[in-house]
Amino acid sequence: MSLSRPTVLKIGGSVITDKNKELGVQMEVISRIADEILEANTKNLVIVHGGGSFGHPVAEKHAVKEGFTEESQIIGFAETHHVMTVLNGLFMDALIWRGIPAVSITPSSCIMTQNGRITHFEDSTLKHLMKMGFIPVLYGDAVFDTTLGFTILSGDQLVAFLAMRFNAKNIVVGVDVNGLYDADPKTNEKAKMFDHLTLAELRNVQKLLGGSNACDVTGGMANKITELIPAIEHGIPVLMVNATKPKNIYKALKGEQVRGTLIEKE
Ligand code: IP8
Repeated sequence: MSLSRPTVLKIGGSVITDKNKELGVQMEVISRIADEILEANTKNLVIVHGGGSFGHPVAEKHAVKEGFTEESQIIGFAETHHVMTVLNGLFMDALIWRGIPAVSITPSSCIMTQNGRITHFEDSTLKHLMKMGFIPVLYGDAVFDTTLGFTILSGDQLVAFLAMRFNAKNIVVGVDVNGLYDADPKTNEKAKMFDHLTLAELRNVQKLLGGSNACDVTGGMANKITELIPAIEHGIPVLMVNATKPKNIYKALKGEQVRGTLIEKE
């Protein structure tokens, strides 16, 4: 049993939930994405999903990301983690009932951060199940932090971390827009999408990007890029595609031509 270079797939919370409605799930989208993952049949896949209207509103309400300052936040941490396990359960249902050997790995049980950055990761279970051919599924989560008491770990930090730890072949990021733009395409109709960017070009685009409109404690597109940069520096290409549109995740996983933004080191 050897561990070959995986593909890390991130499915954004805004794709699988309805960000305008607390605890609003997009079950048809989850089912379609599970169909595409099944059809693509990617060897060595690691899946990470975001929090959308499950994790973010609860985390914001209890200021979980800012860390532990008062007793009343304790239940807020527990609630945030819990709603993420509920969303994860819905995603796992869709994968497992299609025969995809997915196993959920709870980030708050194997990861700790220091001031919001991953410092401890007990990865022996993850490595073991990957070697056996299972597909681990992780998610942005409320995690324990050695300085702050607790905080929020974004799925994007986790994606870059896992990709570097396992020397991933590539990263596929499924979002709710067609790719990376020079402005927010949801509010600016003149926003221009990039098909391809080098790391140097990405750093210039990064300055133009803003946060998210919807409730998002981890900071929207600008933060997503900041988190992914270390993996790109590491030589791992990132392909960003619109996962709300059918077939894009399938094509991205298969390496077929697909509309989106490819970001490479050079
Ligand atoms: O949606 C954050 O993960 P993200 C998850 O990937 C929580 O930023 C718990 C808010």
